[in-house]
Amino acid sequence: MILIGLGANLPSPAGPPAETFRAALAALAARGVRVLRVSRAYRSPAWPPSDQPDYLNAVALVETTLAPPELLALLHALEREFGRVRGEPNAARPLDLDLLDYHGRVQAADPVLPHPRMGARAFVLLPLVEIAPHWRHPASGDAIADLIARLLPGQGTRVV
Ligand code: PH2
Ligand code: MG
Ligand code: MG
Repeated sequence: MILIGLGANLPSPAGPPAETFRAALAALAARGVRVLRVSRAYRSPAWPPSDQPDYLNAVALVETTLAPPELLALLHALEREFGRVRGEPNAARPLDLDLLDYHGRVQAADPVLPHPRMGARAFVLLPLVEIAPHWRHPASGDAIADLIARLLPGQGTRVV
């Protein structure tokens, strides 16, 4: 399965984060990426803690014949179309599209798979378990339920 993480904590030309997610998923579909399932949206404080606005996050299960580098290039192009300007790491952004998992591939570059920090992030794992309850971390083999049970408390992730 191919999994994409959506995140936003600033408005985009499409509107507030929830509208941005709808428009970004439609834009993915318009470019030939089949969107099979989408989680509910979750709100959480920015991590690491800062004075940024809260994030909205969701996870989508998609299907595409694009290889990981092409898919990532498409995700980056969409981020730019929705107003993202790359700056500091962890800067507030109108749209973040992360390639979380590509058919269980484990690789160190071009791009790094699975997404390096996904196994410890409530704002990735809680939406993900909704749409892929049997998912296992491709590198560690851990079941998603075990990763969720081990999450550090205090990430404050809740369904909107
Ligand atoms: N993304 C980041 C940094 N921090 N915090 C939350 N709550 N949600 C995110 O998607 C997020 C973040 C960098 O991609
Ligand atoms: Mg990103
Ligand atoms: Mg991210």
